[in-house]
Amino acid sequence: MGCGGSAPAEAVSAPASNGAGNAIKAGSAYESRNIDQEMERAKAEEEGKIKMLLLGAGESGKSTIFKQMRLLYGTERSDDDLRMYGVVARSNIVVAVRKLCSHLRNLGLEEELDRESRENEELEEGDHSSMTCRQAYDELMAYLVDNTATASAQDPMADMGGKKDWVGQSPRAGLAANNDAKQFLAHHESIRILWQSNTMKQVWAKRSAVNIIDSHKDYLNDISRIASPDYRPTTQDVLIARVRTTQVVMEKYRIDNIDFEMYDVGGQRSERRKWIDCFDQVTAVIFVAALSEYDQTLAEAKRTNRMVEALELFRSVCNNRAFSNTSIMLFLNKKDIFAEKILYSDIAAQRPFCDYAGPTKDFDHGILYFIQKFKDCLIDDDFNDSFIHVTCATDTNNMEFVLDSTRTIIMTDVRHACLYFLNFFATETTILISEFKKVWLPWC
Ligand SMILES: Nc1nc2c(ncn2[C@@H]2O[C@H](COP(=O)(O)OP(=O)(O)OP(=O)(O)O)[C@@H](O)[C@H]2O)c(=O)[nH]1
Ligand SMILES: [Mg+2]
Repeated sequence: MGCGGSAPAEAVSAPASNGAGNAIKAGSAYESRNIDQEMERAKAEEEGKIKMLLLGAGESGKSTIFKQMRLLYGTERSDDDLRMYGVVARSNIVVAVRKLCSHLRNLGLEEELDRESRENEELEEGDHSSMTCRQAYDELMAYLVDNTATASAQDPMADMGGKKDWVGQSPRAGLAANNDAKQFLAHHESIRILWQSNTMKQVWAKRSAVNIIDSHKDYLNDISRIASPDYRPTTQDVLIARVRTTQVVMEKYRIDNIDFEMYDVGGQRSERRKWIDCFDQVTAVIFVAALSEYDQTLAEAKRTNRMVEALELFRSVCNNRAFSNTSIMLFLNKKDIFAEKILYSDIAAQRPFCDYAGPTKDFDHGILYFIQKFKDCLIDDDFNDSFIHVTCATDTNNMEFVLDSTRTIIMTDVRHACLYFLNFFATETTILISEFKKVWLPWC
């Protein structure tokens, strides 16, 4: 199957084997019947299992939904896991700061930063703990962006008052992330000061051009906590941590006596050739697209609009023969960021969406417009609104509701598929799955 990866969230026992001590006697009819029965049972188990695939472009939120599944139905994370996410969180901050500082310079806002620093000093406002926002910026540019610093950075441990850092280093996070996490500890005070400046607020408002992960604002608002030696990532920190998926990962769950296999794949273009490895016997596909990315371009192809890419990908998934008998759910994700972004970034101002005729700054009209765009990708009209959810993958309450109703739809769909085939053989007409879909309530 080509699945790499993570430890299963819940240990689901493999079909019982004959056991090491039970050597099978050749020619024994009894043993042979046992094996047959065992194989039948394993086959029935395999057939009863629900296989769900998360598909979508990079950064749409697939792995975040995968994490929510574990949170809702799986086991708790180990300390080792949390340490890895601690390193990832710190390195995510450094990645964001590099982009923000470079963007500040490209936007020609350095003078603005100078002026803000002078004004703060004159008015005795701002954060006077150690440096001005301009000094903080210069330090970050020298150490994190341009690498022009000659003096070595302050020892990160000196700041911790001799206390051991709980997160420390995590080999699982990789070398680059560990190095960035170290940089974070050395420069967290400058990051905090620069982040609080008004100039940085202007840069943040123009972040679409440099693909910054919006949810990392929560990290930036909480620098001191994350820099503390006692820092232990919270559930929310884990949810917003960004690690690009580079292999197919599968986790198993047993929910209400039904076995689920959930697959997460990498969504960036270079990762998609691996998808085919898990296209066999899929019960349901959850296609994830980020609503908020209508004004952004791909990380891997700077000229391609992310929403256009998601629509094309959705079209090819829906019309793929491998999924002709598969339920496809559409999760229009990142509704929280969409709600915020719609207030200052006009949909119609984006070239691919210049046909948007609804009012500006209008969440509902914006969402209905994009739903229609996704529906337009389908060859036939066999896609009911109940299969579309507008989601916020970082919100556990929202995901609990969405994943629960998705599970119900899939399970009912499976039952009806069985019913259909039973009745087909009895030459009776029964409800078609496509018809059945139509009775579900609209999306929420
Ligand atoms: N605010 C907000 N952030 C989200 C939401 N969904 C995902 N994110 C964040 O977006 C970033 C990317 O999400 P991932 O789940 O890693 O995206 P992915 O689809 O797995 O990306 P690939 O692995 O590259 O395919 C993460 O930092 C998430 O925390 C959402 O609904 N709201
Ligand atoms: Mg991922």
